[in-house]
Amino acid sequence: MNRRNFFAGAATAVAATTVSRVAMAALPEPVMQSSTATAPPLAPPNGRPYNPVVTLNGWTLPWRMNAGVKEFHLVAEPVVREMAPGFKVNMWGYNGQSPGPTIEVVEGDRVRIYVTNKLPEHTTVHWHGQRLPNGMDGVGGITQPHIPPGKTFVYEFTARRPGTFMYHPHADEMVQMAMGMMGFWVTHPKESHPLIEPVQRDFCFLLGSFDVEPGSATPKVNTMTDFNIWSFNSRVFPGIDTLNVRRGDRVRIRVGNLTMTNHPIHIHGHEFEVTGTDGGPVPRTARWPEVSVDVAVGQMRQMEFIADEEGDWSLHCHKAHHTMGPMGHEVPTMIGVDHKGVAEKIRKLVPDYMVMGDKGMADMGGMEMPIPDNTMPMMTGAGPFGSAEMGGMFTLLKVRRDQKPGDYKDPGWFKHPAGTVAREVPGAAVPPTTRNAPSQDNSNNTDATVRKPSGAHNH
Ligand SMILES: [Cu+2]
Repeated sequence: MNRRNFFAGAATAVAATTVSRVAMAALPEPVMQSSTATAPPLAPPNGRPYNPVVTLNGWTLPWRMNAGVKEFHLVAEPVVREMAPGFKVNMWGYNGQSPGPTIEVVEGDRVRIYVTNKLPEHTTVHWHGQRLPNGMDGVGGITQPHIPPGKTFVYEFTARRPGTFMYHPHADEMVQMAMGMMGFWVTHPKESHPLIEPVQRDFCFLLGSFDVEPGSATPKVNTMTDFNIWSFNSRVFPGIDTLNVRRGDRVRIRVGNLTMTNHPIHIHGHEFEVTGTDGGPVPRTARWPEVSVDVAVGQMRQMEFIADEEGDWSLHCHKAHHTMGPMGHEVPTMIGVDHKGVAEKIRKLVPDYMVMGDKGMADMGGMEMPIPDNTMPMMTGAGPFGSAEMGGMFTLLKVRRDQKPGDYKDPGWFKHPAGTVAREVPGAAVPPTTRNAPSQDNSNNTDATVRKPSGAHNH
């Protein structure tokens, strides 16, 4: 009897306590992660060699080689994810974190993944984008029975095509994905591939959205569109690590979208090409230069470019409200309204009352506003020149000439060469606003007549 058949039989025939003891003895030890730091790339200790990816504020799951099969063990469980310093959210994830660990294999690898369910409800794992036997597709009720709480199921298939993939439950999806259950999967090519360039830096992250009421710690799971936390790998700016590269590196950034809306991902200072999707490598004739790429719901995109401009380059979603932290959408627009003194009067009655500034909202970035415990300011993040006024899907691509090959450490803020920073023009007064229209006397010049519609014309 092979191991898989043993499990299938054991789960139904043997008492639960016996099963778990026997089964656990045969399972690869689950590896857990408690840190939210970006783990260094995991060099493959065995199997075919490859150039590993770096998961932003995440990590790659180690495997056990068992008679030529790569065995992984995922544990679906409640976790606490620190989304930004001091802001902790109760999520569901895998092996201690949301998102779960990245799974890295090589084209042609035989892969066996044990999934233990420690959630309070059943789950499954769907291997998004993979070619596999239908019964391994992880759709609860359709291709397999759900994995009940406390049970372990096993998936097994061959990673048939190289590329960028993800995994997530296909069981009570709205709730489980709203709680943060998702993970990245990369299948590296087994030999040089005509459409897959070797790169020096290979980053990956998943786009996430959560609805966490300020002051609370658990996402609202029935939110359909009105999310207030926008994340890269369940982290928000300034909690997202930077992408640190050496000048001249060829860089690949893989992004997958498991939110309920699209995200135009934008990179400053460089043009990139989309070299692949979850459907595979893009033919060269179908690539064109971009500085933003829209990642639709359920899609994945691979951006590639040569990082040849030194500096701290923004990398963010171009939907402006996705680079902000939680805010009340009921805040009225007050630009141009003189409400001096009004807020103070109201604050005597409602202590934390605040209104949008009469010059815009930038004031809020620097302001120390009273906020509830366990949330984050709407606009935050200190840069070398002041507040970055950001809060969600935003980080930096840091390109440095002296970053060592293979070194992913944050080099700190860019030191701009003298004379290369936008600066104030001293002594230049703002000229008065003038209009070019010739002056004329309009007092007797009526060019519009307003007629009130009469009842007869009302039809
Ligand atoms: Cu977005």
